[in-house]
Amino acid sequence: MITIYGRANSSNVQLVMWAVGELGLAHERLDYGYGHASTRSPEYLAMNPMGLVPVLRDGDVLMFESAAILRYLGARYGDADFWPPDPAVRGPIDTWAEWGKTTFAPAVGGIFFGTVRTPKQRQDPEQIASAGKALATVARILSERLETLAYVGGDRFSFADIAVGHQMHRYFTLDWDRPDLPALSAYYARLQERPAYRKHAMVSYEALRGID
Ligand SMILES: N[C@@H](CCC(=O)N[C@@H](CS)C(=O)NCC(=O)O)C(=O)O
Repeated sequence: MITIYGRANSSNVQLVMWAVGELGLAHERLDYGYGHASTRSPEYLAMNPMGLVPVLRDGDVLMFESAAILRYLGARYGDADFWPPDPAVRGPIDTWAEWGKTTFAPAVGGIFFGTVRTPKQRQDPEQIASAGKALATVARILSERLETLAYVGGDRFSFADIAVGHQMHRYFTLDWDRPDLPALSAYYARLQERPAYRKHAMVSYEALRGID
């Protein structure tokens, strides 16, 4: 039985939970982090010295860092579509997984922090506009790729779609000057056909409003 420590409205927890759901793994999720059990206790810090969610325990395997957890789950439990065994096939797909976590997610984060986490009276229209410009730039890059591919790695759903797509609900529901990118909208619709996506990655962030 896999245990995931982390609140459901954390995007990094959503990334891990969506993977667990896609892979059909028996699991329990325990509510830790903002508004829930403390991640500052000695017991929690012994699992993750950063005091952040998520943490995953799978038997003797204990991990933090959601992207590392995603790759661990893919390598251990994924089929050849989800986690291609050939490094020459997986490498280029992993490029997009890395891009999702290190480029796309922080760009969505700029809007998320500017318009949701920052209390209304302290929101900065200039910061939001500049974050919007940065997000639109990377969204266009992704959308261009998705004009010819159904999924970020090619014609099959893979771990890279989780690394990129776990931010798509926020991308499409946050209040910002979103560019009209039909290929990206079609991708979001495609993700919503997946039960594990709907269950784990389309989670309300209302409880996080104004708590920066
Ligand atoms: N690089 C880490 C970042 C983890 C992270 O920043 N987690 C946030 C939630 S998304 C957190 O723990 N926030 C504090 C809290 O919930 O108490 C990862 O990908 O797992």
